[in-house]
Amino acid sequence: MKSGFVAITGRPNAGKSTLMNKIIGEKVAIVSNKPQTTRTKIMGVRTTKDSQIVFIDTPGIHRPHNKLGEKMEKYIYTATQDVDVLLYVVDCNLHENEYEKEQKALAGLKKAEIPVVLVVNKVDSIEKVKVLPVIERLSSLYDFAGIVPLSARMGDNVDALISEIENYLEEGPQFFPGDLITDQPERQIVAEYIREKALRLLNKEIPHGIAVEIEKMHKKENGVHEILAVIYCERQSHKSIIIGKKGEKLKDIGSRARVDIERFLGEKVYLELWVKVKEDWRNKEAFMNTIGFE
Ligand SMILES: Nc1nc2c(ncn2[C@@H]2O[C@H](COP(=O)(O)OP(=O)(O)OP(=O)(O)O)[C@@H](O)[C@H]2O)c(=O)[nH]1
Ligand SMILES: [Mg+2]
Repeated sequence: MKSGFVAITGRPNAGKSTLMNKIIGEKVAIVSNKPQTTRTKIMGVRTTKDSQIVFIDTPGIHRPHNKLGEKMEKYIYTATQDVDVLLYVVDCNLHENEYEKEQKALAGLKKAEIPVVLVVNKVDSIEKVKVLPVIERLSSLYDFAGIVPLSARMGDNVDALISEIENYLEEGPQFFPGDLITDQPERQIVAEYIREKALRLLNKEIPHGIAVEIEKMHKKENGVHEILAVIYCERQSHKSIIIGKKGEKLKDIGSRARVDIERFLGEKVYLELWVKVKEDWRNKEAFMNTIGFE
């Protein structure tokens, strides 16, 4: 059996988490069209009879503006050190000024000395003839071990990526049980599903200042999971927006999250959401530790 570790890196919004979820076949990392959706490292395991590939999804590479950003940078660094392969994911819809940003992000990988496979993602969203010029320009920025154009959303050519990765893996042990798909505790996944809906339904600066904590989660005798979660935001004005007129926004976040949580747990869920203000929490170490950013 072949086995190994693969880190998924790239700039925010490239589609890293979408790709990992597609490969694993379960939503272990949340996805949104807002940059910096992923905040930690998230493991996703793909086991077949021939191989076990352990993927590590990471936050998008960006310049940190607060302590949370610095932690995210650390997660990227540690996740990309001891792996067998690095995937560098790029959204193929690149504007002229973005090649420089890709180049800067890639410069940070130079120290890694690990084979880097370029994943040119979202090919479903542009004309086929436009993909090749993008590949040509990107390949001049870095000495990639391989290049795979694909659509993480549609799943097109994801198989080719798996074969490419397997080229760099050696015979090895199965690291995790065959039925394990992630290292994320159930509570963390539930909290993230709620944050995903908040990200999707809120705009401007609010999404970046949101954190979700599960205060209570237990299964009642009738089989219903009772979950009490708190959505933290940074300002009183944000709290009002999250709750919305007559509580409509919060209700919407809750009912959409509940659908995902019920699918994930395979059982009925009663979800109660509270909104609290925690000013400038993204710079408060102790608070961040309590909600899982060690
Ligand atoms: N059209 C298209 N959209 C995609 C594809 N893959 C991802 N997206 C979209 O791109 C956006 C960002 O996807 P994510 O998977 O959250 O991106 P990410 O790289 O994990 O982002 P961060 O966690 O913020 O770094 C979402 O709106 C996805 O639906 C794709 O193959 N095609
Ligand atoms: Mg992500």
